[in-house]
Amino acid sequence: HLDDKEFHQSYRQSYFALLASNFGPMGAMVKGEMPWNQEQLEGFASDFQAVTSLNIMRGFPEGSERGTTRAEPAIWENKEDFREKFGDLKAAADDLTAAVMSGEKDAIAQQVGAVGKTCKACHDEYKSKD
Ligand code: ASC
Repeated sequence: HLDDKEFHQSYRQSYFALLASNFGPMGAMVKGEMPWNQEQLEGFASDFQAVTSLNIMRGFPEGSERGTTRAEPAIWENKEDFREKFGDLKAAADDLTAAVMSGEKDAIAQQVGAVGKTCKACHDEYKSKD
């Protein structure tokens, strides 16, 4: 049985794990660290996009807290900003799917970079280093 705090922590960690599991291989492909595979890319991009359409704020309600995660308390103090930055990620994920569907490698690489910037923008303020 999970109490509420454990549920919220588990929910958001699962969410970010799915983002990383889908984004990691796309990053590796555009960096040449993994063989380019258009079919796989389409799967990663569409799953990544699908995850970003789920409401991340379900993992960060009032009364939830950092727990054993690296979520900075600043998230709860700046919820609107956090939500907006997540919106930037979602917009970039939508554009990434479009780029992947085009099959144009340069556009895909550029858009993977753009998504990575939106990950980092949030991590800088809201993900603790330790
Ligand atoms: C990843 C991953 C992140 C982002 C970030 C991009 O693959 O797990 O959190 O890319 O490093 O700046």
